[in-house]
Amino acid sequence: MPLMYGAQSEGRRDDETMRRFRHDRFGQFIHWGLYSIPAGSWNGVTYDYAAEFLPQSAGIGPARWAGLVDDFAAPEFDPEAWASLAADLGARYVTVTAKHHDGFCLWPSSLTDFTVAATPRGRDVIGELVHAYTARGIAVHLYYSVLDWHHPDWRYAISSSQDEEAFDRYLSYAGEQLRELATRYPNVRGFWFDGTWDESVKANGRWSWEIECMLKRLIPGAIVNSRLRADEHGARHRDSNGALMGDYFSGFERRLPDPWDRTVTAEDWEACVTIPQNSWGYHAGAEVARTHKHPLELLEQLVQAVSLGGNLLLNFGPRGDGSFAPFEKDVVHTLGAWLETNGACIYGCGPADGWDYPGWGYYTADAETGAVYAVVTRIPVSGAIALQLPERTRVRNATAVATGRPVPFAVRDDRTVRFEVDRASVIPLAFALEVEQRDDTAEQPEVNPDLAGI
Ligand code: 1KN
Repeated sequence: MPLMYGAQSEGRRDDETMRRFRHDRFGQFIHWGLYSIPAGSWNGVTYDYAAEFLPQSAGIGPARWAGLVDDFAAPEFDPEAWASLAADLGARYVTVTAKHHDGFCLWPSSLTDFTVAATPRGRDVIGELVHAYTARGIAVHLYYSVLDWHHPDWRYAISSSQDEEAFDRYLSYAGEQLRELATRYPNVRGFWFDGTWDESVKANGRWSWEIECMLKRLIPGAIVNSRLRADEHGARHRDSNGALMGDYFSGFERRLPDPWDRTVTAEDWEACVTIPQNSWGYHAGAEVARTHKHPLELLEQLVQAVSLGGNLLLNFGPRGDGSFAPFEKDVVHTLGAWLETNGACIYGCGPADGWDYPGWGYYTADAETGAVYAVVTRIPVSGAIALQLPERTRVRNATAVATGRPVPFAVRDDRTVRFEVDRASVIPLAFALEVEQRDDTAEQPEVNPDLAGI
């Protein structure tokens, strides 16, 4: 069907900025705001739900919540230290909450007083971070919540002409804030939209279309996630014809596609995940701390995403004072150290065509060099890793990615090679395979004479 406000382009974007984004594969998400101060507790009560949802969990109205502005002193906030942490993590881009659902702005927006400018910290957190990350070659994307619990004109649904007028004012406010962000920080690479699921927003597909146009006009090449978009029929992420809106699919939140689901490789996508089970903002509660993932689980999620042609955006929630909790530093060091030596199977890589999900881990491939990577995340008790080759291929050579040393392997049959792995190996254990096409014309299996002529 003809659409006015559906997808703005067909198929994958293949310009330089988008290729870079795809190549990066690993980003750091930052959720930092007023919610980082109470960190999940209010008046002595701890709420195990996501810390950034505390106003809802504890029933705190916007006026009381805004009182936290006076507590935002962030004495430990050091943009250079944040940028160096992102670099140590091996993240190639960072997505920072400019405004979350509570409406508080980490830049001194001229459209509201509810910003960092009103806090004891003052100044411009977004500007300082954009500067520090960019100086380290780390691209910046800005998170912007359309949902806004602070703005009086926000509506969840439109049920009267007053609602409609109010919400129109709200949408111009949000639009002006986005214009402001794109104008103040012209070297950001993209925008990450959230809080777009309510009926009010879905009924304004045209607004989302116009925002996408405006951002791309102000910042040529800007990358926008699919969550911004709705079409004129209220279809989200994908328009009423099924075409992806925005530049990549951003619907995988705290979950990844199944490792054998190759259908997702048809689009660019990014999954975002938390270290605790469910809190994006810093949560100091013991119950939430008990849900922290093991760094290996996070590494596995990264490898899994890359094997399916996606990016992983791993969330960090700095504390209210601007420092990172020890468990997050631990994640930085474990993932960073692994990526430092094994990054070849992640950066610039994507799915390995013809290599089926093997169970013991994942395959990735570097389309540029042709290398196929076997990334082992679970070593079987036998220590034997069997690789099922695509048809008419042969493994010519195998090396350990971390050391570059050759690794012996046994050719079992036409389609199978086998590695013997030391069960005490550091995992994930990544092998680089040099794969060549086999000329099969000479070695067609003989026809079974018993079957010939049937
Ligand atoms: C289940 O409802 C929600 C609503 C908002 C789940 C998550 C979110 C927000 N999206 C994440 C990226 C965070 O920003 C979280 O607060």
